[in-house]
Amino acid sequence: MCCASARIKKVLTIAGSDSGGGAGIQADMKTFAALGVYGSSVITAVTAQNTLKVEGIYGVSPHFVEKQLDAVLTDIGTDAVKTGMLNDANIIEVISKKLKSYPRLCLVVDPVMVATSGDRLLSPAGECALREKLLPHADFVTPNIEEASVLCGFTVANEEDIFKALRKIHGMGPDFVVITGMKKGKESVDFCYDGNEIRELKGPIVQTSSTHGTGCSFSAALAAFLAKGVPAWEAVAMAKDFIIAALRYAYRTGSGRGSLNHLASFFPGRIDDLEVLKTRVNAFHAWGVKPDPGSFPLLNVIIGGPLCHGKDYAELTGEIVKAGARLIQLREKEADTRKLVEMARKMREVCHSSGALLVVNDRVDVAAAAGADGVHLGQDDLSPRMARSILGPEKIIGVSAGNLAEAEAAVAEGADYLGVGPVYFTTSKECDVPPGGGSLIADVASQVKVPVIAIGGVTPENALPLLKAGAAGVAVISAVLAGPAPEREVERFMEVFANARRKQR
Ligand code: TZP
Ligand code: MG
Repeated sequence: MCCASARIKKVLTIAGSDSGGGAGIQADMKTFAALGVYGSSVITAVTAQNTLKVEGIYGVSPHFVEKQLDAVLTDIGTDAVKTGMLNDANIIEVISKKLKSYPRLCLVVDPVMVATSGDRLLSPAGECALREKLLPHADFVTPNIEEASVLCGFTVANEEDIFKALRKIHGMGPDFVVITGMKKGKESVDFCYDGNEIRELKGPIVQTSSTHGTGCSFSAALAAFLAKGVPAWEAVAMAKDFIIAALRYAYRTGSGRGSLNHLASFFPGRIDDLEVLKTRVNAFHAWGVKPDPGSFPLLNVIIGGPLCHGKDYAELTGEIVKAGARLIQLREKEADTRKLVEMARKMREVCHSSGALLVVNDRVDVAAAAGADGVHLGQDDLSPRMARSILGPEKIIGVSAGNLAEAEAAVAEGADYLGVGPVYFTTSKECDVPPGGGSLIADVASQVKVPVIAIGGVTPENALPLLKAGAAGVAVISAVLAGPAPEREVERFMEVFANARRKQR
């Protein structure tokens, strides 16, 4: 297995250690792990702190910071760097010099300067070095209100001050400024400026006292999404969603300010919580490549039910994929779950040995357990978004749609393909709408970007107008399974497809 290790993006944090585990290096590494990037760390200072206070700071020498940087950059490398507590002007000097040799690295600077207690964490010389030596190289800088005040040299107290501060900080060199932590009514607002426009990023205020490490984790999440190639504005929004989910399930760890729950998207095990769901989907963003059914048009054969005449489904699948079907759907409403998983596993093996794909009808659990390529959902099944949060980004999610509104809603929720019908009269399923024919396909296919598979009463004789109307393929039950020789029927569809391809050229 290659996969994850070959693709994983890397982020380096340069920051201080928090013995309490809630902020600094510890928060950054948890964030990286939660968001599916590989984290490395260069420690600038060791702090003795807990949820109540910082008891002491033991600085690492600039020379040893440089040694750590070299160790990471000359071997492991990184796609993005985030800086946190830098502790010392000389350390900032070392980092700034070093990063000049890596001009393509994305740099997120969290200008850690003021503790929640109000104590300054950086000397005036350090503040000056941060402003003059680091910010000119930064892609992003993420001060909170207090840090924005220190950077700008005036108190940022209201929105007007924030707008002034955004422009002033942008003038110090970074491409993108995010001032975090403003409260407006019931919302928490981050103000963002990319040199062109200022946008307010709004979210709910989460009622919790466990907010230690929020700034570190936000900038770490931002660096993680940027490393994955997420565009700037989207990455900021995703980082905010991550923090909201982490605050929602925060821990009360000591008697003071507790810590975020960086693994909120996994730990509570809930799939009906939108913030958690968004974070889970974002965590896997851009991880993988979905399985590809190959060339279009494709034949999707649905196996299961009485038309299979008690035949072994895996054997039947073998005959059908060898004859040219690219996508098999297991649609068995009667079998026990364990039998279904067993059946799906065998069918998946057979499909994969011919380069075809297997999706499971309705049952996201069975698809996951059998390692199928995806799931096919009806309008009353689990929503595509929830199915995605369970199956991850590398699986295919198909959705049945009877009209344009259903089709558009399914695509908005992340459907990879649509089964649209019934297009013709069918006895294989009770349908409460009349057949929509080629015009239903044309309606949907002209409006959505994903492949549209026409379904319902399709035969080799009536398939061509559907392809002409924009169908990327057809899905069938009876046309292939009702007769004595399924493979022969598949071949007849293949002839129709070959003709359609020829005519297209
Ligand atoms: N969904 C809409 S029509 C249909 C389904 C599952 C049945 C298609 O079966 P047939 O035998 O190809 O008409
Ligand atoms: Mg269903």
